[in-house]
Amino acid sequence: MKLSVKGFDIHSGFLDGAEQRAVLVAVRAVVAKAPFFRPVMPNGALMSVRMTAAGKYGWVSDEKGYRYSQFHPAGVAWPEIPTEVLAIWREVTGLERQPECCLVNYYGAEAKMGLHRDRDEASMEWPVVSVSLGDEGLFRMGNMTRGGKTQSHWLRSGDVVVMGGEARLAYHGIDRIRAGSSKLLPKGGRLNLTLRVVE
Ligand code: MD3
Ligand code: FE
Repeated sequence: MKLSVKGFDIHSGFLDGAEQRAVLVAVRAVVAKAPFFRPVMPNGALMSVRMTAAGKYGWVSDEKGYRYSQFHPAGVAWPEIPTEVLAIWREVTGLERQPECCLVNYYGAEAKMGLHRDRDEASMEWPVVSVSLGDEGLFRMGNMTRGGKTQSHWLRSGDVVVMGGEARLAYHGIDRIRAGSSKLLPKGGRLNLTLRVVE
């Protein structure tokens, strides 16, 4: 574990190959019901990351801004969060409380996510759990306010990260992916699942 921000906990190689493939099968079923879309940022630009979600809430963005919604942009409810994914949350957090959102991000070779904070949830007391699948992604962690020193870490397929405490409110993003670094996804790219308590 290289990053030293309090509350940031990396479980490197948490999922073995068979477990990664099982989660992937479950994610594909989610994507079949709730296809990926590219959110439009409030400035009008399309995000490079493709997104969808499972659970009671998904995260959407349009001319009205960013928000959680009970509906996919096509107007349908989100599929349920796969049991394999809920099991990961339970194992790494030990919480009885279950997440209401499993955001699914897909990074193609050129995709990235700028530094931002996750603060659309009603309470910041709950951790966020992230599961990486496929190509490696260069994760960057900043501070509670914009600016200052940042720390970078390559997230690999099967890594699970828990952000709680101070880390929960820190700026973070994905600078780039390393295309072709994993054989998990036949078409390449990186999938990231983030589990959150929303209400
Ligand atoms: C640190 N996703 O969806 S996951 C996001 O890899 C997001 O797709 C990135 O940032 C991705 O909002 C990073 C790791 C992560 C997720 C949530 C956090 C790190 C976090 C919340 C607070 C601090
Ligand atoms: Fe985030």
